Amino acid sequence: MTAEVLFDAQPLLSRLEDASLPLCKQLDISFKNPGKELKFRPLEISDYQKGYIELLSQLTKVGVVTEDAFVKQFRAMKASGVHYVFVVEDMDKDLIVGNATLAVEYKMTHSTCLRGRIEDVVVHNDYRGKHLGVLLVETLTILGKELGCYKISLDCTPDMIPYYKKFGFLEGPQVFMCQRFSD
Ligand code: 16G
Repeated sequence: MTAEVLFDAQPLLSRLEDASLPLCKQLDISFKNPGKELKFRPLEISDYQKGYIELLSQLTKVGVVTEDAFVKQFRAMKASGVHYVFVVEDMDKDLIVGNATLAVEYKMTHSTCLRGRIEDVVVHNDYRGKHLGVLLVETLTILGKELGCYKISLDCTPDMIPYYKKFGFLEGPQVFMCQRFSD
């Protein structure tokens, strides 16, 4: 049985050349070769069973996510066509060990444009030091550029600023403001 995927990654990833991913190249890691027993791929509906929610809980509060709720949200993301959620799976353990999302927004400004956001970057605590964060962030950033985004942004805590600067992110003249309506 083939797994239900969020989107078809092949035509997207085939647009990326090694030369456009300098940090990955330097670290000898790529979406084709993410590491021993590891696979870089789009989110699949069966990832709920592979520790996906537990992984996200290492980034932030996830609350209660039943499988039904996961499937409903997966289908909504799929229908939107603008959520590129990539994961890294440990094929040996059937475990999702890395995640990042490129979300693309359509705007009327800049002669009608696309704007990207990198969201929910998380690498499993037991898989640190394998450069999976670099793989996810650099690949999704360059993918956003290839898709035609005029800019890509992300939110992060102040301690993560030096990390994201490595990929070319800068603290802009604008600040991030936020109003929370629920926890
Ligand atoms: C980080 C994430 C952001 C996520 C937030 C969760 C990156 C680059 N940034 O800022 O995407 O939404 O954490 O915080 O991955 P919250 O659950 O408190 O909103």
